[in-house]
Amino acid sequence: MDSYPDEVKGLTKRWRLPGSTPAGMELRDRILSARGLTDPQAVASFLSPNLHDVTEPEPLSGIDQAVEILAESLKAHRPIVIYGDYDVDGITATAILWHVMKVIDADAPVSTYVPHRLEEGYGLNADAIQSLANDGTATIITVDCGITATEEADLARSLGIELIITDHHRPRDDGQMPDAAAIVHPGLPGKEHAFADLAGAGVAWKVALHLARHVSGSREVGLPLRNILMDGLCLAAMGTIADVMPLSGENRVIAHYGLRHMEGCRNTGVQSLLQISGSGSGKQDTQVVGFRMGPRLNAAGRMGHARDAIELFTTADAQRADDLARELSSLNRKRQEVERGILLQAREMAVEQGMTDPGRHAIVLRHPEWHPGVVGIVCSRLVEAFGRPTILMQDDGETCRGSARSISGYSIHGALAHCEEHLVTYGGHDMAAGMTVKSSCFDEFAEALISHASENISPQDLMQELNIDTEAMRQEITVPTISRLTELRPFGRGNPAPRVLLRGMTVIHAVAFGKTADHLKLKLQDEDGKGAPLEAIWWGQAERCDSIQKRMVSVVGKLEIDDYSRKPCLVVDDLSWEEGA
Ligand SMILES: [Mn+2]
Repeated sequence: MDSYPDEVKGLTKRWRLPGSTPAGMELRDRILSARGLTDPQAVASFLSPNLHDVTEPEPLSGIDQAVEILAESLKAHRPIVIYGDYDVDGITATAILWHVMKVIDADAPVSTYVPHRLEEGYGLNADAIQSLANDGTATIITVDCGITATEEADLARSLGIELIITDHHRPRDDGQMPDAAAIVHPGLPGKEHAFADLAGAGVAWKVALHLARHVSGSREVGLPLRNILMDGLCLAAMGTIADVMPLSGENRVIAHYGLRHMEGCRNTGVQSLLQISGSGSGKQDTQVVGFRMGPRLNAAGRMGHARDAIELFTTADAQRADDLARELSSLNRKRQEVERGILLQAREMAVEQGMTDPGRHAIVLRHPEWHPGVVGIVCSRLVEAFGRPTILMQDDGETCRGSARSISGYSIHGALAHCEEHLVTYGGHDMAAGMTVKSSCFDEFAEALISHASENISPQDLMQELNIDTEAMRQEITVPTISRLTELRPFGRGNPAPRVLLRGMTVIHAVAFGKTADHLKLKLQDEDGKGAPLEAIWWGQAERCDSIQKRMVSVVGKLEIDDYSRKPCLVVDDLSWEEGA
C-alpha cells in the first residue's frame, strides 16, 4: 500500500514523491486523490463536514449505563466529581461535562478534580479517591484517564463510590479492565466504535450529548442545552487538536465546527484565552490552538496546577477569567524560558558527548536541574534538530526521571523494553514514553539504549521524511488555486497542509532576513522564465544563502497567500539540486 514509489534525497530530508494522478485534474483534486479521496461522495463529505456524522452514529459502548447513572445522581442530588487530567484534552473534557450538568441543574453538587502533574502524576490515584470519599463523593466520572486503573476502581467500589470511566487511552495489555459501574471508550477490543480515534474531550462531548438527550427525553434538546453543547464543541476541538489525534472522520467534524464556532463561543474562559493568545479576531485554525492556546493551558499543569485552567473554563466571571488567562500566559512564558535553558544545555551536551555523531543514533542525557514537566517538549526539539530519538532526565541524585520522544519507524517503547534490566519503571507509546532509572544505573542504561538505536536505525532513517502530495506547475500557483486549498482545512495529524513539488526552478534571488537574519527569502523562476517569479520563504536556513544562489533546483513546500502582498508564497520545506545544475 505504498503510494509513494519514488524516494529522493533533498538537502535536509528524504522526499516521498507522489504516485501519478489522472491528467487534467486541478491542484486541489490531485491532492485529494493523492490522499485516497477519489469517490465523489467521500470527497463531498470531506469538503463539507456534517455535524450529523458525530451526533447520529451508534452510541459509544457503555454510554447508556453512564448516562443513566449520571441522570440518577443528578436527580437525587448526590455529589458528583469529574476526575480529569492536567493536559488540554483532560482540561477541556472536564469543562464540557461540568457545563452540561450545570445546565441540567444549576444547583447540582458537581465539582472537578485534577491531579497535580508532578506530585500525583497521571490518572486515578488512591489518595485522591480516598480524600474524595472522605468529602462525601457519591459518583466519580473520569475523563481522559482511568481505563487502566483496576486497583483504584476496586478501592472506589470498597468505599461505596460509583465509578464511571470515560477514556480513550489503550487498555492494559493483560486484558484486565477496571471493575467500574460503566466504561465509555471508543476503542475497547471487541467493542470498537465506528470511529475509534476520538480524543478524551470527544468522548466527554458524546457523554454530554447523550446525557442532554436522556434528561430531555428526546433526541432534540432545548436551547440552553443546545447552546452549551455547541460551546462544548469548541472545547472538544481544542482537546482533539492538542492531543494530536488524527483529524479525519468524526475528529475532522469536531475540529471543523469547534474552530468555526470559536469566535462566537459563549464560554467566558475561551474568549479570555483567545484574546490573550493574540487571536481575538480572524478565522481560527489548528495552529492557533496548537501553538497559542494549547501551550498556555498545558503550562498550568507543567509549571503550576491544572485546576487553574479548569477554573478558566468553568468560571462565569469575566474578570476572573481574564486574570486566569493572564496567569496562564505568564506560566507559559516561564515554561518557554525554562525550555530554552534546557534546550541550550542539552544541545551542547549532546554534541560534546558525541551523540550527534554519524555512528551514534540516539541522545540520552541527564541533569540535576532539568524541570521534569518540561523535558518532554525539549526532547521533541532535539528530535527535530538531530533526527534522533531523544531521552532527557532529571537526576535528583538517587533517581533519574524523564521523557522520551522518537522518530517514525523506531519504537521508543520497544527500545525501553529492550533495556528493561536497567530501568525501574517505564511506559508509553512508539513515539513518546516516560521512564525512571536509578542514578547509579544511568550510564549503563544510556549505553544500552544508544547501541540499540545505532543498530536498529539506519543512517537513512535519521533523515526526516517529507511526504509530497503532488507535483505542481508554476502557472497553476495562483491566489485562487491556493484559496481553494483552504477547503481541506482544518490541517493537523492525518490531514497535513498540502505539500507540493516544483521542478526546474532557478533561484534568481536569495537573501537572509529576520531579527537575527536566520531565515531566507527567495525568488524562484521557472524554466521558460516568462511568468513572474515565485516568492518563497525558507525558515532557519540562512546559512544556505550562498550555496543556492543562481542554482536550478527542485523545491518542496506549502502554498500560502502572503498576508501583506496578497501574492502566492511558497513556504519551503526542502530543496534539491536539479541534475546537471
Ligand atoms: Mn487525551
